[in-house]
Amino acid sequence: MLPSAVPVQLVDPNGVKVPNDSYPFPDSDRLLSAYQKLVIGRRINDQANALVRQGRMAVYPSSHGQEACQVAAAVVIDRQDWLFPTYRDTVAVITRGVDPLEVLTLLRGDWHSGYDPLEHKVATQATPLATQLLHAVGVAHAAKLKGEDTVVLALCGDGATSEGDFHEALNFAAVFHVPVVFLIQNNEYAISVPLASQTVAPSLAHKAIGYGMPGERVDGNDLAALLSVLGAAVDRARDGGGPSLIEAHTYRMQAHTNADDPSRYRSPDDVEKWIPKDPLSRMRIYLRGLNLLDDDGETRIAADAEVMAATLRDGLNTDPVVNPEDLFNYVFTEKTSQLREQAELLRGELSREHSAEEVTP
Ligand SMILES: Cc1ncc(C[n+]2csc(CCOP(=O)(O)OP(=O)(O)O)c2C)c(N)n1
Ligand SMILES: [Mg+2]
Repeated sequence: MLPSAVPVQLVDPNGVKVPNDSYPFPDSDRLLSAYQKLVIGRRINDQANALVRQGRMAVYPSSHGQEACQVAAAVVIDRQDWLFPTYRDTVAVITRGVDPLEVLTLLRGDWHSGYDPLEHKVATQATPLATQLLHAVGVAHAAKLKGEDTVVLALCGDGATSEGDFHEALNFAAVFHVPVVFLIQNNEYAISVPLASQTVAPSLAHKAIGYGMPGERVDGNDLAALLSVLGAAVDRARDGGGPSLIEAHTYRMQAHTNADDPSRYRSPDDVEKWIPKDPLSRMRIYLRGLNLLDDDGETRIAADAEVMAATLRDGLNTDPVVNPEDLFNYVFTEKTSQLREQAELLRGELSREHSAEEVTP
């Protein structure tokens, strides 16, 4: 049940294949298709950051540098499976196939998630840390009771592992032997709190043994290793082998969100060290070295990424038509007296504002 002594790596930062007896190397078509999604993911991160600066989005937790985790999490599961993302996993949700404009609705500042979780089998992006892990285990437990062929992949950060919900979710999953894969993206920080203040365990993956499930550590910037390690955990869960805990070692290259100033708690030198480990450049070198990717291929992939960026720009630059009363309309089937009262208060304020606008020349 113990994880490997060092994180599993199948392609090193120089783009060189690393032999591994335990994990098969993904086939070339799969890697190339996932690489394309990495490039699009990076473009989504850049575009969303720009849209925040232009005031078109309220907040964006960037996953720049973590794109390999995002893409792998989305592609190792099948259509009937469920994904439970965190607020940082926008790229995973888009890679899963949810309309990108619907995905960004929440971060634009709307009151709802923008997409139908049941249609896509993707839970809403969760801001409260680790709550989604319990929901994920609940869905996996229900699927098992119903005899459905469903695996649940639940994401969380290193900081979230200190939450009580993390413990409850893992313990329940192990005791009830449910088909769930927990993926921790250890990006070394929980806002300003470094991993060293979060735990003194040998690794976060070592926590698995305390629950009685297998733990594994993987290089979170190595797309090939992530596909293989996560793929094996998903297969195991589908075959009735129960839950697993995977820790992906990666790094948050940018600020926590646009509301954060990372220069107050880490030095630029620390960030520099991770630049050569970038998930995109390593996979690009690997694919180019084998002639699986050439100039034409790169141009095509970049063009697809630009189309995605243009979709985000056009969509986010269109002002949404919002009805403030929607805040109250979908909370309960029948509004409680408090909600009726608050809705009435809001209606009054809005109509006073409208009449004030009408008399102002
Ligand atoms: C229950 C709860 N407590 C505190 C917060 C405030 N908070 C938001 S993000 C964050 C750090 C989370 O770090 P981590 O789990 O490592 O995820 P990362 O942001 O690095 O992806 C905290 C403490 C919250 N959202 N929910
Ligand atoms: Mg973190």
